[in-house]
Amino acid sequence: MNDKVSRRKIITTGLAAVAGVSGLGVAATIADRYGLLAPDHQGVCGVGEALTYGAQRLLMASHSLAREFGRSEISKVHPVNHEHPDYDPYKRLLYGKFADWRLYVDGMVARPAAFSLDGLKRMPFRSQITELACEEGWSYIAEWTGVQLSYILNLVGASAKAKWVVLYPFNDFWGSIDMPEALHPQTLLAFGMNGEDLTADHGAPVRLRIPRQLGYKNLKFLARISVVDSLKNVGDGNGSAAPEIGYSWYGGI
Ligand SMILES: Nc1nc2c(c(=O)[nH]1)N[C@H]1C(S)=C(S)[C@@H](COP(=O)(O)O)O[C@H]1N2
Ligand SMILES: [Mo]
Repeated sequence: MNDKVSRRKIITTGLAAVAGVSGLGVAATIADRYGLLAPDHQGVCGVGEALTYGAQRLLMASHSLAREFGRSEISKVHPVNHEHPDYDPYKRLLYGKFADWRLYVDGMVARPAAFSLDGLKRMPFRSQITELACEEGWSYIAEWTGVQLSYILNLVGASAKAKWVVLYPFNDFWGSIDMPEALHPQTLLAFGMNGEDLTADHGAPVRLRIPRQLGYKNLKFLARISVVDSLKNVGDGNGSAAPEIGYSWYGGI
């Protein structure tokens, strides 16, 4: 057993033991105190998910990287899950090749900003060949190009007290990620795919590409990003639209 495996075992059996002896409510209270509770825990009922998130967060110290692939491993077929929004403001921007699109960044930042697509493309970018895995059971490998979200957060001066980054697309499938995930080097605001601009159906002009989490966390058609220290008053307080359709807020792989 290597170090990581034994640590995982200690953490999960530890939290499970607390849950067993004192009830899930107490485990949730302890997890919450250490910032290990997912926003959609909904008290005792969802606490299993919350503990999965907590256990993964404790292991995050290693900053594990999602696997990257070689160019020859790029998939021939790239399925789409949810076509681009059938929404006039979006369609107008698409028609204008997103010249008038801006990515608004606000919330707990020293310098709120509105970035154009060209502006983003002029920033330092990186390309990575990773797998996008949909919770429905299919996946594909592609090359995504974009700016690290951490770079943007530095640029706008995100507060050290901030805990979450909320992402708003042009449809109602909004979501959020926590700061460790937002600052992870593989978390990109992607504008390119397989050497081309992102197509509308794959999330143009810019999508979140977060290869350590399932497909549905990889929000497409982004319009605005907001940095916050609490999700309680954002939407219904569950951290994203995903719980409404039965997916947990945390989609870690
Ligand atoms: N805004 C928005 N982002 C979204 C979705 C969506 O419906 N709306 N679908 C998600 C799901 S379930 C998956 S699996 C991936 C699929 O990405 P792709 O269509 O580029 O393959 O996008 C995710 N991002
Ligand atoms: Mo998905």
